[in-house]
Order: sequence, then C-alpha cells, then structure tokens
Amino acid sequence: MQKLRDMMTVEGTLHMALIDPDKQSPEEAGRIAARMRDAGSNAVLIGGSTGVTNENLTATTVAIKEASGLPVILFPGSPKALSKELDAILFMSMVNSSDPAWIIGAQAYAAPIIKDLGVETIPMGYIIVEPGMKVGEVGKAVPIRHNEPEKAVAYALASEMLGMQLVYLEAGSGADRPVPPEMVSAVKSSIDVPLIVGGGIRTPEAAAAAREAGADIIITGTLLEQCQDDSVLKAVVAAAKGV
Ligand code: 1GP
Repeated sequence: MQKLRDMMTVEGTLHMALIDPDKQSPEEAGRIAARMRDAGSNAVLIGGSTGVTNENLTATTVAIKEASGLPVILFPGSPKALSKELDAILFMSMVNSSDPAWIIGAQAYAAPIIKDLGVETIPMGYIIVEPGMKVGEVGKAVPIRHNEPEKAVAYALASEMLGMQLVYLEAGSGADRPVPPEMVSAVKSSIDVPLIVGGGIRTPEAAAAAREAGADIIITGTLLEQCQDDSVLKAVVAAAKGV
C-alpha cells in the first residue's frame, strides 16, 4: 500500500489496466501489458469473474511482469485462484452485497492460504453502483442508484471506519454508464483513503471526468479488449492521469 501511496504522490491520479487471465494466453496478456505500460499505465490489475485458476493466474502474472515490468495486483473474482507471484492482493469486501459470503466468507476462506503465500494484502471496501453488471449479479449486490450519492458516501465511510485502506466505486465491467462524477466527488470529499473508480470508462472524456471528480486510481478493462489502436489507449490513460 505504501508503494501505491508513493506512486500517487509522484504521479497524481494513477491508471491501472485490468487484464482477465481467462481471456487470452499469458504471452498475449504480456503483450497487452507492455502496450499499456507504453500508454502510461502504472500497474496491472489481474482478475475476472469466472474461469480464473491458480494456473492461468500464475502463468499470466509471470508473463505480464516479464513483458512489462509493471506491478501486478490481484483483483479477485473468487477466493480460489491465488498465486505467490502476485505483487499484492486487493483484499476486498463487497460491502453492499446481500450475501455474507462476499462480505467476509470468501475472505475467511482465502486468508490462511494468502498468509502461507506471503503476498501483501490491501484491505478494500468494494461498492457496487448501478448497473453493476456481472460482478453485481454474481456478488448479489444491492447496487447503489445514481441518485443515491449519500448511500455511496455511507458505505465508503463505513469501509474506512472498518480499516479499509482503499475504496472502489464499481459500475461493473462493460457498464453503459460509469459511476456519475457527482457520486465520485461526494465520496472523495468524505474519506481520507484513496478512491478507485472503474466500470464503463472507455473514452478520454469519461476518464477525465472521473479524475476531475477526485478518483485517485482509474481502472479500464473492456477498452483493452476492444481497442487495437494504441493512440486511443494512450489518450484514455493520459486523460485518466491528467497529463
Ligand atoms: C471492472 O471496473 C472494472 O471491474 C473495469 O470495467 O471493463 O468497463 O473497463 P470496464
């Protein structure tokens, strides 16, 4: 976590590229990560809702680190895929899930395994905002509506008071609309820990809006899968970072 804070001090808002190890070979993931490094990304988040195994996670993590030199942080979709090759794990609780399994059950399952692996954990409150997409569905979230910024603030504050070192506002991968900037700024002005924003950010305008509203870290996933044009990737990362 201190390394992330140091990066934020030097760079301001950070951009992280989300890569799903189930969607391409490790070699291809390494190539994508190298392109994202060249576009200005600060780190890779690795994870996906389904199909992630110890094997594809480990092979993809190693390939990304070798090809790009970027730190690789697990964004877990299940407690069952873990690897000692990871630089850190977002040890997250889906705080607005209706199912205790996603609030604390999966974490209790994974904790002894992670302890043995010796990988750094970063505690994070994970808040699902509408539409929530697949992750909201799988996690049985009660997504926060766009007109309920005070609810997002309440969950973010509760996360911080529980000791979480990061808060993530998530609209869901492939969302048609990202988290509204008004909600980002309401949450940002209420908490002291860094704020991550992701889901549905595919344009420089959307990335800039999230940064201007106060996001400390901006995540893009779908864009990397869909876009072959490096100049577009570069423009979105630059807008996320404000450079
Ligand atoms: C998903 O927030 C991330 O967890 C990324 O979303 O795929 O829409 O960029 P996108």
